[in-house]
Amino acid sequence: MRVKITDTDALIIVDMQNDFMPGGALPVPEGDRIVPVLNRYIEKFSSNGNPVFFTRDWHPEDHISFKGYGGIWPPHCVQGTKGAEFHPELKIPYDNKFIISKGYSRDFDAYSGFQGTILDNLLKERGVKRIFVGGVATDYCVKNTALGGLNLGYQVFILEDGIKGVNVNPEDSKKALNLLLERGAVLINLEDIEQ
Ligand code: VGL
Ligand code: ZN
Repeated sequence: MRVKITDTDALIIVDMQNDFMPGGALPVPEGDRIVPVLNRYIEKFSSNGNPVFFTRDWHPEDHISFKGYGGIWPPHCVQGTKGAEFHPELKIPYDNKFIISKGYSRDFDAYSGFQGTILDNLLKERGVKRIFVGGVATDYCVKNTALGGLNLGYQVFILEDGIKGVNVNPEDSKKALNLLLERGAVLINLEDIEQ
């Protein structure tokens, strides 16, 4: 399949933060392996003048999603810590990029980059119609960001070669992708993109 990038397209890179990488507090297996391919997507979109959005988990230290505070996860991506920083090799463009923090209030979690953020406003303001979603985790924040986009009427492409899952249960990522495809999302790979 060939997909030509147009001026109503945006790239959304989900949660490529140290704590989600091997060695981090809530590691996604091989999460770091997708950094080079994501950098190539970023380069393609950015050099074409398209906006690139980076979501990040940005939790207070007593966040509701943490074990001991009512949640299931080890503490991760605490605001201002090294673990919350983006992977050091992720190439964040200087221009036309946006950092979207989510899950920043103690009593609310957000698996979707649209939840409690201005992501939809920023996209609409720019006339974005199609979003291209990659990052981690396939079965949590990628899934929910993509679903959020579909519910808001965006056409959604999932970067098949630019996602990794946690798989608390072994089939979780596969199930997430099947659900997204059922809802109308389309899988693409780097070589499908034409500038
Ligand atoms: C995520 C679990 C907890 C994610 C965030 O980015 O997919 N997963 N918080
Ligand atoms: Zn989280």
